[in-house]
Amino acid sequence: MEAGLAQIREEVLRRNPGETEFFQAVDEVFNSLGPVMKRHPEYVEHGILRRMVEPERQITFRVPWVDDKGVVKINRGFRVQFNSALGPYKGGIRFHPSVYLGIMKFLGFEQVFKNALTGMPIGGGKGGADFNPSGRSEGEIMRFCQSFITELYRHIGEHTDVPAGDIGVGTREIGFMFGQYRRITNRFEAGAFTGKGVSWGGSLVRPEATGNGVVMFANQMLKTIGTTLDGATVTVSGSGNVAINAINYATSLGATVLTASDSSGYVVDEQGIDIELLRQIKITERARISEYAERRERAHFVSDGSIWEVPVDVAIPCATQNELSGDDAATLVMNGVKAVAEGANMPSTHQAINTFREAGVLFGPGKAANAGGVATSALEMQQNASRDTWSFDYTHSRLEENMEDIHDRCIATAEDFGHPGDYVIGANIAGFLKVADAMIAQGVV
Ligand code: NDP
Ligand code: 2IT
Repeated sequence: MEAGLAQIREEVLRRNPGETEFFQAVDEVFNSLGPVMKRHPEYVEHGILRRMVEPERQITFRVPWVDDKGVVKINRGFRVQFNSALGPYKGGIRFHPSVYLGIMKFLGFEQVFKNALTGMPIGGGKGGADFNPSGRSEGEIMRFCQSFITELYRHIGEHTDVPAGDIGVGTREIGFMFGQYRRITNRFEAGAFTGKGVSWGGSLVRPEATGNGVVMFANQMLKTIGTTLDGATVTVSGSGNVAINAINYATSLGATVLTASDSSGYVVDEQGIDIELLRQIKITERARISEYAERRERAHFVSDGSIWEVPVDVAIPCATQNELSGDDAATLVMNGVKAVAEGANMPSTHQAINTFREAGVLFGPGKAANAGGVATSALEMQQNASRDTWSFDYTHSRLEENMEDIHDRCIATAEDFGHPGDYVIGANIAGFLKVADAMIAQGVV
C-alpha cells in the first residue's frame, strides 16, 4: 500500500476503535486505490481521503416505545450522513439487533461508492436501529417506526436525505415511517423516502430491483467468459427481499437455484427452489426456512455447516455481512465455482475475496453488483419529482441499462488502471473518482 494511504488507514483504525466492519470496508477500498494515488497526487493534496473516511454528520438518538404488554422499551437509532458531494444522502434503514455505529458507518461508506457507480445524483448514507423486529406484532412495529421517525424526521427530506429499506425494513415499515413523516411535517413529500407502496408514490420494480440487478450483474460477468446463467446451478443465501427476487430472476433466466437460508440454517432443493412456496413461508407466514423442507419432500434442511459447501457454478450471497469466510471461498473454488456476485453488502470477508481473485473466479463486489436497488430508488425519486409513474417494463429496462453500465464501467476502469478483469479495483476506483472530483470542485467543505 502507498505510504500516504497506509498512514490514513492507521488513523482510521485509531480514530474509530472497535468499529471492525467500518475498518474492513475502508481497508478494502484503500487496497484498490494505489494506482489512482500514483496517477493523481492531487487527491492527496486536497485531503480527499481524510475527508472521505469521516462522515459529514452522524446522528444517534433514543427510540422509546411501548410493547404490547405495556412495557417501555428503549432502542438506539442512527443515521450516518456520509457524503453528499453528488446529491442528497441516500441509503437504507436497517432494523437488526446487531446494529451499532460500526455497522452503520460501514454501510454508509459503501453506499457512497455504490451510489456514485449508479451514475445517479445521489450521495451516500445509512441508518437503522438495534431493534429486533422478529416476533413483534404489527402494532409494535408501527409504534417503533413512528417513534424512530419522530426524531429522524428533522434530519431528512427529499433534498437532504432519502431513506429506504434494508434488513428488517420493507414496504410495510417504509409505510409506517412515511405516514409519521407526513403527519409531523404536514407535507406529502413523496421523494423523502423510496421503497414506498406503488399506490402512494412507490416505483414499480423497486421491490425486485436489488435481486434482479445482482442476477443481471452475474450474467454479465459470465458473458465475458462466453457463458450465461442458462443451465447453471446457483447458491443463493438469505430468504429476504434480495434473496427471494434473486432466486426468482435467476430461475427465469434458466438457472437452477439449489438453496435458500435464514439465520437458523439453509435448505437444499436439487430440483430448484420453488419460489411460490418460499414466498408463502417467508413473506406471508414470516416462518423459519426449515418449514420449506417440511413441506417439500425432495428438499432437506441443514442447521449446522455452511451453505457454501453445496457445489455450484455461481454463488450469490444475499443475507448479511461476513457470511462467506475464507474457508467457504476455498470450498467454493475447490467445487469449481465460476462466478460470485454479492447481493448483500460486504458478505465476503477480506480473505474470501482474495481467495476468489487468486483463483481467477469472476467476483462482483456488492457496491457494484447490488447497486440495482438504490439505482431504482433514484428512478423512484425521478418519478416523484415529476409526479409521474412509469410502467414495469420501462423501469425494468432502465434497471437493465444501469446494471450493464455499471458492469462495463468496472471493466473499463480496472483495465485503465492496469488490473484487467478485476471488478473490485474497477468498482472502487470508478466510484472514488466520481466522488473525489465532485469534492474538489466544491472546495473544502
Ligand atoms: P431482509 O431483512 O429482507 O432479509 C435478510 C435475510 O438475511 C433474511 O433471510 C435473514 O434471516 C438473513 N440474515 C440477516 N441477518 C443475518 C445474520 N446475522 N445471519 C444469518 N442470516 C441473516 O433484508 P434484505 O434482503 O433487504 O437485505 C439482505 C442484504 O442485502 C443485506 O446485506 C442488505 O444490506 C443488502 N442490500 C439490500 C438492498 C435492498 O434493496 N433491500 C439493496 C442492496 C443491498 P433471518 O430472517 O433469520 O434474520
Ligand atoms: O444497501 C442498499 O443499497 C440499500 N439498502 C438500498 C438503498 C436505497 O436507498 O434504495
